[in-house]
Amino acid sequence: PQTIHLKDYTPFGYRIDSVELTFKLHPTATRVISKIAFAPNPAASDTRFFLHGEELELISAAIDGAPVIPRKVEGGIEADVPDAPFVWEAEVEISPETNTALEGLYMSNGMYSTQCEAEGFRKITFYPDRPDVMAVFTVRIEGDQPVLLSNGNPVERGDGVAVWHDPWPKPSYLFALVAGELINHPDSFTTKSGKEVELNIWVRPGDEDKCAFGMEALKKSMKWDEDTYGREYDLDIFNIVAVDDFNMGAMENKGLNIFNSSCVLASQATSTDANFERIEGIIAHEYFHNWTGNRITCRDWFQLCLKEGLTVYRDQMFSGDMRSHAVKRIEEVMILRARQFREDNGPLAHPVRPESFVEINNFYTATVYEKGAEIIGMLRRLIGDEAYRKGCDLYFDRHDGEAVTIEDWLASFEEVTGRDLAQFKQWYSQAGTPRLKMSETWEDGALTLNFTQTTPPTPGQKEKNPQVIPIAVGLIGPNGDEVVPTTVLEMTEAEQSFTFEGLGARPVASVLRDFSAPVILEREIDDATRAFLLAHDTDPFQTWEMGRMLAKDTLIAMIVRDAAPAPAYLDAIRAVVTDETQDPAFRALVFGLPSQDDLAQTLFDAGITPDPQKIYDARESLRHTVARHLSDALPTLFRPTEPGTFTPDAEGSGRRSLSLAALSYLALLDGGAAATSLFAQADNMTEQAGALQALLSAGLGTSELQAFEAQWKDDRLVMDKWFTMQVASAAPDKAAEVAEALSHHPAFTNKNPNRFRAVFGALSANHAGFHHASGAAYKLLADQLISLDSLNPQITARMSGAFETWKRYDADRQGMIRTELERILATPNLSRDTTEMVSRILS
Ligand code: B3K
Ligand code: ZN
Repeated sequence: PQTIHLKDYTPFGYRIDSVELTFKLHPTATRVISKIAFAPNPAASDTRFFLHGEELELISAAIDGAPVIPRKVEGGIEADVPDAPFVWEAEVEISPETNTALEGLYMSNGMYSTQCEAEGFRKITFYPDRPDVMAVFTVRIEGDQPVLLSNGNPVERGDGVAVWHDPWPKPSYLFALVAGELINHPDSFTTKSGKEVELNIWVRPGDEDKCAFGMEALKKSMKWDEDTYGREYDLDIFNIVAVDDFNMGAMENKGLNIFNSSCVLASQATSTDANFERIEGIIAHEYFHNWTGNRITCRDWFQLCLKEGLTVYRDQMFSGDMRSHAVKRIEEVMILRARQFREDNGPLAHPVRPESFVEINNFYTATVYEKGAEIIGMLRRLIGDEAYRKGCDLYFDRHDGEAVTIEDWLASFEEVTGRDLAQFKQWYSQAGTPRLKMSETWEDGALTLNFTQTTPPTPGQKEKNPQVIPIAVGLIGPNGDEVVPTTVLEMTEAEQSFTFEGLGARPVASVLRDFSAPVILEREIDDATRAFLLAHDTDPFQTWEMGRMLAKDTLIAMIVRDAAPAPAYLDAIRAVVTDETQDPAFRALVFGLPSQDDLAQTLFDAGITPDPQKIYDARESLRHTVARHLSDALPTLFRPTEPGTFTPDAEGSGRRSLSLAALSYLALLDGGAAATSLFAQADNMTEQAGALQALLSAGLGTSELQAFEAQWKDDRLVMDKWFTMQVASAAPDKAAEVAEALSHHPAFTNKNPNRFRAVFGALSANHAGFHHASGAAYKLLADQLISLDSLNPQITARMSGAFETWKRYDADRQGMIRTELERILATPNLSRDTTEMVSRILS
């Protein structure tokens, strides 16, 4: 397979004045007729007329009305064209029903759907399928489905036909088409300039009672983008469609967002609080793309973070405004560390703006998305809120309707601030997580914080330069009062010191408040100082972080030295968890223990080969100790929701998360009594599933599991939870067996990504089970990936990431994993997606 390089970018030789597409829908023989007005692009030097095309059967082609036979070349076709504007016409045939890759036009439960990002449009018709070619589309759909949708505004609707026109120029990856028997949940929104927009959420019959929450989230998002970024919606209609078979969460196609049904359908009975929160965030994310991604898009796929990092940052701020910034920030950091730091630490590490790729779908990563969002947050912290908003305004003004680069984005901020962002830009090009070491000196009322930064080598990048690191610091006096409020120190050198003068008594420094930069802070700090900050810091992230460090140290000592759980930790969490003056959601977060994967990485970083079974045992033992230590408090902390009072907001969800955290400890003490009764009574999925989870993780719940299946066997999304919970809570020596058995369950299918992930995503997330010494889980996952690859390369490639941490473990495990990876790689006709991923993991 061919490697594409950022440095090789050249513009396409032609611009497009208009695109007209006609679809004659048929499950196995859909005809797509295209009429495209091209004109030479004066800004381009390469005049080769090449159109991408994959898995297309060409029926006919013409240039300016004269039939032509284009030359077949790798990945598409070529033709000789006039040196003046001309019209290209083609008719192709495609087969949506046999398209199991879920890319291009495909069928899901009898409905037609598309997924074009990143390079799926070339499976629909011949086209310059690259984001820098933007055009105005008119789409005619002929089919007997009652609902026929595409991008833009509806212009014509008749029997078996619909025509849509999208006035905004867009790249092909934002094209969408949906056809099926769908029901809408309608509403409307009046924009700030008084324009009435029709809103619809389209679902399969039976799901119409699960749309209200998503619709509210959409309206809140539209209002928020007006209020916060001054961005107004720009079409007469905005459609969202729920699709069961979908590779990712959702897709921001212009005016027609397509969602994995798990990311839009919500109801009290079937969705957990976490589902509600995620749905609200994803609806916002896709809506926000209308400006950051659609009106202004990426010049090439290397610039993916331009739209994704920024849009994640925007959805994070939205969720913080809707819920709690403090809780949201802690959750973001947990996800960043679990996924992005893990990626940055292994063979798949890559810059936020990669320099080369084989298959771009492999770069929709935590680094591009989450680290990309952290970069925007750092930029804003460095330049301030006002300059941030001004820079955004300038960017929107200047580049509307264009396909641009990270350089264009940063130039807007350089212009409004007069700052040189050249060094800052390295956040986009340098892979790896910087290690920030800190020491302190105290002399004559002055506290000096000394920092050094280093970034470890990553694949293809041995040497690293110092980055610009915004370090948010506050100082707390010995009596617990804040003596210096949050100040942002701007570190730019490899070694740098910052002094606070005129201090009466030696304060305690609170460093990296709000997690102001995506770095690993290494700081000599004793348990007493941690406990002090846990009690007195005004920064909620730091408070949580101190609790987390205490928990981690305790667990590490238990793993390495067979130590007993530290009293400092037990007392500290008791104080926070029982503190009724604090937000329950925050207390629940402090209650949680670090994950096994996090502990494995921490051990590895300390030069100790992690033993997954030992990690599991220590964590289980600590769970029991915490349960006993808090046995008097647990019954009061466990407070089920009064039947009939459920609300999916931050307040209700926070209360339930604390209550359920307490329940999972309680289940270790009361033989499952409290959980069993909650399971029977709960009128909402959060508590029904939470109770079942508590039972399973206490080694109980067999009959509840059966009852749950009987109750929910007809609900796909709830059944995904049923599959996941069993694999996730299986004991280390049983995990592979449980997953294997579930893969033979009549409701299992590897054609549905949600179901496949429910079982095998859960298997790789069950740390001790996945890494069990028998190697059974490695082999099982490899078998599954090998058989999935020919059906769905994208999901296969993504799930092969389960092996990315293999070099942490002992020689036996490494040997077993290597064998499986090599076996996958040796599979005949392995997809480009999986070949690239597995080769990178092995290298
Ligand atoms: N832009 C899409 C992701 C497309 C993934 C293609 N493999 C969803 C999103 O980030 O909003
Ligand atoms: Zn996105």
